[in-house]
Amino acid sequence: MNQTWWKQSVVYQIYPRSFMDSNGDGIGDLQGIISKLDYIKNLGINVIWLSPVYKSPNDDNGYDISDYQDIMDEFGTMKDWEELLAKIHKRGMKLIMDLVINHSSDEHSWFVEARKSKDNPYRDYYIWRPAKDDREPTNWYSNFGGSAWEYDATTNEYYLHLFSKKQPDLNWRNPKLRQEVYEMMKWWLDKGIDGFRMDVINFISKPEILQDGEPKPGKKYASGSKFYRNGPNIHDYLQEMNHQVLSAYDVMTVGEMPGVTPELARLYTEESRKELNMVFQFEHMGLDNGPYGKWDLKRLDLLDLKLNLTKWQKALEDKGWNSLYFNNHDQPRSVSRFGNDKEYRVESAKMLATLLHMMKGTPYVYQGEEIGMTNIQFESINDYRDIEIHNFYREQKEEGIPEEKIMESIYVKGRDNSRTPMQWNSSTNAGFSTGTPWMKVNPNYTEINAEQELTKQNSIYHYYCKLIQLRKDHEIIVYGGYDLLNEDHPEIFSYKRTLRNQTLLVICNFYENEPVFKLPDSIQYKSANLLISNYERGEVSLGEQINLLPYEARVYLLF
Ligand code: TEU
Ligand code: CA
Repeated sequence: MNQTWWKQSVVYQIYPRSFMDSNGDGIGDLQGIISKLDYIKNLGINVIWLSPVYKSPNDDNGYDISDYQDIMDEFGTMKDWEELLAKIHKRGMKLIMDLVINHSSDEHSWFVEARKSKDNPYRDYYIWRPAKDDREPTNWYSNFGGSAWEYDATTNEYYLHLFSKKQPDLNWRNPKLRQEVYEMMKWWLDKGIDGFRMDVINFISKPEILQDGEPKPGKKYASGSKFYRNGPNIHDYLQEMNHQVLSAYDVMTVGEMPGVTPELARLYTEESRKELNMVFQFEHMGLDNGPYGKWDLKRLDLLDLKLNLTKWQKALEDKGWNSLYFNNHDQPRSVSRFGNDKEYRVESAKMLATLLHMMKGTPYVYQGEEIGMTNIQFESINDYRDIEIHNFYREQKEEGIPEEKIMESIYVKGRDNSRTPMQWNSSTNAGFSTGTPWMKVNPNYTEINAEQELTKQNSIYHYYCKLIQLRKDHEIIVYGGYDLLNEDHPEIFSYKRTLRNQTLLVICNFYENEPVFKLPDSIQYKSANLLISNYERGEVSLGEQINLLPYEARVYLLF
């Protein structure tokens, strides 16, 4: 077996703007993160993934980078960053940085140059096309609404931007651009970082000829994703990057890949192919989307989730590697989305964590999920900060959609749900800032905050500590095989892990009913040891059947 550290690790994602403000300007910063490293260490975390901290005009909160090798003023200085890295390493943890190289900011010097003239040396660092029949070069929409092309009058051409118009896509067909990216990556690796999370990395290869997509009925723009996702040269680029950069370092890489399938993920993560270690897949994040995408709300059917996560477990069981997540800075908070953030917030948060952390792969904990932070509902659209939310709101209003319907989609799926300031304690602004936070704090911080969680023995935080410790104590959790159990049960998600003579039995009641779990005949054992449960019911032996409580989770180790 590969004793690779990233296979045995648990990763904690920090969205720096909302994590901890040390200087009272209402914006999280590097010194704020430094002040909370013990909190993260004590959770049992091995790796910290830091969302972008580079210079940026913050059109997309740092995912629009204007200087890849300097720190955003609001977050601090390079000296602060070097102090952060040293203190992370001193605690025996590792740091991976967010690598956003599908696009830069339009304020990056490359783009400032590129737009000056068609023969500027940097012109081909980006993707330019003339108008086609007096309209945009293709009918693609941007992921943030509107056209994916922006007209630039200076040179009478359009440039491609799959996200905001301040995020022009880089032209990976240009070897000079690729070399500049590789030099920048080496610069960060030589400073001592331990790897990268790569933003929409499966978007970087675009075909030479860009064609129109098929708009949905009544829509002006169409998805271009079948052209730019997993494009023609993607594996060549990743293998070139690995050969020229990554292979020289002991690093971890995770590629964020909207639209990746298990078959493709095997290609991206099979170790012999020397591309990436793992990917973030999105299929399970789309199971509660209607046909028109994330804002088109649909109730999750547990059977869909069981089959999807099982498909991924089986596809990468012996080749490649899974990432395991329900939360990040783009997704609503899972306890509100999949659990019950009212009367069963604690139980359902623990159940969801159990379900994920006992699977095969590297688990990711997003700031605040370890204390059961919930979604937010701001009264006014003006309290929201996310460009994706504002563009959606504006487009829907223009289409005459009623305000309450628009706001309902934003309440359920808006990215700001996971970007409200971290709730540290019950003091003003939840202890996040002594100033006015850049975004309002969720008013439930008086009951939901880290300080409370640390003092309560059976808190969600302490439950995460136990889950993460189990992964360290039991090799079966890292390397054991996976098999879904009771596949057709509509309310219980149960599976087993097997390694040599051991079996790990995971039972999760996904709802507030009280179904009976029936032990499958395939499960034979001599002794059963309850490793963890989200109810304090003392020693509960494993019988032929178990009457589960609302959102009850149990994990047994069987010999
Ligand atoms: O997100 C990629 C992505 O697909 C997003 O569009 C995400 O799926 C969507 O926001 C969900 O509604 C990455 C970053 O994680 C995101 O924060 C950035 O906005 C985006 O790329 C552009 O860099
Ligand atoms: Ca600050």
